Formats: sequence, C-alpha cells, structure tokens
Amino acid sequence: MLVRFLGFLFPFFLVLGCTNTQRQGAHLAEADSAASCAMSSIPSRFSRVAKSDSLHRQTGEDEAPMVYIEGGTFVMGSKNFPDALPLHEVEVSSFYMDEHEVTNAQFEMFVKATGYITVAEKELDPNEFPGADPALLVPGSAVFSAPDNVHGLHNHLQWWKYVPGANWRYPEGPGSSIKGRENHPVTQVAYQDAEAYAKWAGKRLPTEAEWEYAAKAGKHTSETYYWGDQKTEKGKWLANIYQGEFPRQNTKEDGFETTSPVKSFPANAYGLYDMEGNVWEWCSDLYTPDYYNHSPKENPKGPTTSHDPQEPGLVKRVQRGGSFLCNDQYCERYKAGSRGKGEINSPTNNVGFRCVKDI
Ligand SMILES: [Ca+2]
Ligand SMILES: [Ca+2]
Repeated sequence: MLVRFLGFLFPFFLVLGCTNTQRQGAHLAEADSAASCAMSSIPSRFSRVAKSDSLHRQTGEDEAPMVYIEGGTFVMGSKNFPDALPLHEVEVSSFYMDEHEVTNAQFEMFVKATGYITVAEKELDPNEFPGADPALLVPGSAVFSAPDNVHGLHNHLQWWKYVPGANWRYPEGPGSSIKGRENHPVTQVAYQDAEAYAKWAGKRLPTEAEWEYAAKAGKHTSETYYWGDQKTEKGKWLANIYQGEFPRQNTKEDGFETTSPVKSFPANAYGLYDMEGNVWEWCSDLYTPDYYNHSPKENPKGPTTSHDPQEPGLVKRVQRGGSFLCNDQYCERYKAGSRGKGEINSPTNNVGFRCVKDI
C-alpha cells in the first residue's frame, strides 16, 4: 500500500524510467502501465460448473465468453526487448481464455455479488506514511492527464496525477463515470483486485506464457506486431494505441482517446480481442528481467520473487499487451513478445485484465 502514494507525497522518491505506470504516483514508473489479500472474505465460485455450449466455447460465472486455446509449443520472447530475451521454446497446456478484457459491467456484477472493495477505494493508514500531510492520505488512484508542456519523456509524473476519488467506478476521478462505458474494460484495478475477480468467476489470471501464446495465435513468428509487420491495414488501425505527439496531443486516429469498447478492433486468429492495446492486462507471473534465461520449458509460471533493477524493492507482476497510451515515442511494449510490469498495488486508468480457466 505504501507504494501507491510515495511519489506524490515525496517526489524525491521518484524513480525515473519507463514502462508501466505504477500506481499511486509513487512509482508511476516507466511507460504506462501500475497487497495483502483480502480474498478470504470472497465466496469462491470455483467449484461451480461453468455453462458450456461446445468444446470450443465456454461461459464463466461472469458470463464472459471464453475461447478454447489448444495447447502447443511456440517461441516465446522478442529480439527487440532485452528483458524478453533469449527467444526460447515454451510448451503450454490447453486452456480457456476470455475473448475480451473484463468489462466494467462484469466487474460491477462481481462487486454486487461480493461487496468487494478495491485497493483504490480503501482508506490509507497514516502509520504507513509518517510525516505525510494527512489531508493527502485519501483513497484515490493514478490518472493520465495530458500536460500542456513536457520536458523530456523521463519524468512520468508530468502526465500521471494522483487523483483522490479515482477508482474503477470513477476511472478519471470524481465527475467521471462508467455510465455509458459498461462495455469498456474495467480499469483502476490492482493485482489483488484482478485476482479476486478471477477467483469469484471460477477462473484465474493467465501466466505470461499463456498470454503470449494466445496473442501470437499460432501465426506469429518474428513479426513486429501480433498481427504482422504493418502498423495499419488499408489505412485502418488494428489496435487502440496512441497516435500523435505523446503525451500532449493525441490525434485519436484509431478513434479513441482512452479506452474503447471491447471488441472494437479485429480479433486475432484465436478469436481474442484487444490482446494488444486498449488496456494492459495483469498476468500472474512475478517480474524479473532475466527470467527467460532459466525459465522451464513446460508451463512456466514466473520466478518466485520479483526484482526490477529500475525500481528495486517493489513487488511487480507482469502486465501484457500495452494500452491506449502506447506509441513508438514512449512505450513500445504493445509490440509482439514484449513485456510490461506493474507494482501490484498501483492501479491506473490504463490497466485491466482478462481471465483464463483450466480445462
Ligand atoms: Ca487510441
Ligand atoms: Ca489489452
């Protein structure tokens, strides 16, 4: 919990870098992506039998359509990103995966059923922030805010703001709403929030290997993007990312400034939508930059501890696929095989998730 506010309250703690924003300002580190578990109070529906209409489709307790992903072997990683090397062969078992990111409507169903309160909604303990102005210790979360001017792209606090009252119901803070955005991906969820949802739905979060295997969809070999080498197809954008001059001027050529309704862009060969772009997606693996040097070939599940040299001491999990803030100037990690990472208690308005289920 400490991490979420550190950077805003004590800017000198700021660690500059770039990849995924981590929550609460503190270490809204890197590019654009962000616990103790309170899951014991959540009634698990794991044991309930999900409705299925065929071998290839299944609907979970959250009524989200899932796609059957037949297991197999693929080459994991990317030669374009140091922490995604070496390229290595990985074998994953068959599983089901949500065809789209978990939506606001689905998350609301979960909250209504369980009374769950997300990390961003919880009160902060002043004992964890000695010396901080109590007036600043209020629930909230990090929100992207386009600045008028920017001095380089190293200090992400130029465009990430800690907004009291921002949470999944109010993604950009008080005055914003999910009304009319029921079909958009839920955001402002910390890792434990996503994990709690998955448990309720009788599912789990994907491993990084499962996520990449599904995104590559048996088609990808060494293309730049999950869909190929060209950024657009016949002039049309194939994912909700960022066009224009980041972070000041989003030209919205793909039609969306922030999140888009799920399934607004073409599905991949496995029938999965928005694997790249729209919102980052939490994976269950802890993050280390060198994991691929020693990961097992069969169903790798990540290292036992996390370590990010850019922000040592923070617990980070992998996030995948990039978001509506990704672009070639700043965060290229929407590209095929690349890895994102986020501090587990640092939700933002560009991080969400989708679930998988074992066969
Ligand atoms: Ca966009
Ligand atoms: Ca996505």
